[in-house]
Amino acid sequence: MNTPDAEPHDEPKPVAPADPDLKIQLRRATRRGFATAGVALLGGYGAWRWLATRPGQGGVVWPLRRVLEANERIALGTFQPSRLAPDFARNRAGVPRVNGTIGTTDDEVDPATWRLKVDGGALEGERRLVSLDQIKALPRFEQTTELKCIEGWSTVVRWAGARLADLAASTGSSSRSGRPYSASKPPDDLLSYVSLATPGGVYYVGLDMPSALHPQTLLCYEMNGQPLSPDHGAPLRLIIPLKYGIKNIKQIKTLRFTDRRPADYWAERGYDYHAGH
Ligand SMILES: Nc1nc2c(c(=O)[nH]1)N[C@H]1C(S)=C(S)[C@@H](COP(=O)(O)O)O[C@H]1N2
Ligand SMILES: [Mo]
Repeated sequence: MNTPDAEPHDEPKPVAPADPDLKIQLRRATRRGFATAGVALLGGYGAWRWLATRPGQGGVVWPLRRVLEANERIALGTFQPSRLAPDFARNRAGVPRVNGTIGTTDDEVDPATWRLKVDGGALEGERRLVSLDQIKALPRFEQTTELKCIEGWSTVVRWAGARLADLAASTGSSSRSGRPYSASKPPDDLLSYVSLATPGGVYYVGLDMPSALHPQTLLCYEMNGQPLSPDHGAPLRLIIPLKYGIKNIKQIKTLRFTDRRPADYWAERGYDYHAGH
């Protein structure tokens, strides 16, 4: 596995062994009979003690890491660019709860002066500034898709924005040589990942290139027919309906095409890097 690229983000923070599997196990245990539940819980506690004393690797104890790596192989193995998330009737759309505010602010940004910093490839380190008007000048796509949170809720929402693939096609940053991406003739030196981050790199998401170039992966500026509000990610957020909410980063400020697998906020805290569903 590649070493995560910490740039331009902060030092990765220490990780508590986030353990969704264990939680599910415990929840199931409570549904069983009283005595069995007690035994299962004791067993769970023993397993937790055992896990907690295993040497860590990148902040995740190795037995969990094995599971995460297996999940990752499955996620990569089954990803098909042609698979689409369901697109619902427009009248099914609702307002999702505001969830996750890491790296976001309530302040309105001035859309006239705001810029997305884009870099990568031949232009690595040489940032291109892209205005909201330039993003809105890219072909506009609308989709009514489910925003699915790992916490167990989901809402169908109407989104509008530009495809990340069309941004890649409009910039030389997406390939090593500086040739723009083209769907009909992809450059053979296309970079492998995209890194997205909020101002200051407080929240950050890494995507493999096939996920980034998926036709439903949008740099989104509208929700339910209105400009995005800051709490839903204004002026620009990612919508990637084949992945859980954690990957749908709000208030994007930097976008980097890169060959090093980018750091990912929730992957560093024990969640699957690809977070597909
Ligand atoms: N910058 C930032 N983006 C984020 C998060 C966050 O904490 N910070 N949380 C994520 C999670 S877990 C979810 S479920 C969705 C929720 O989007 P919403 O608030 O528009 O419903 O935002 C995602 N994007
Ligand atoms: Mo979430």
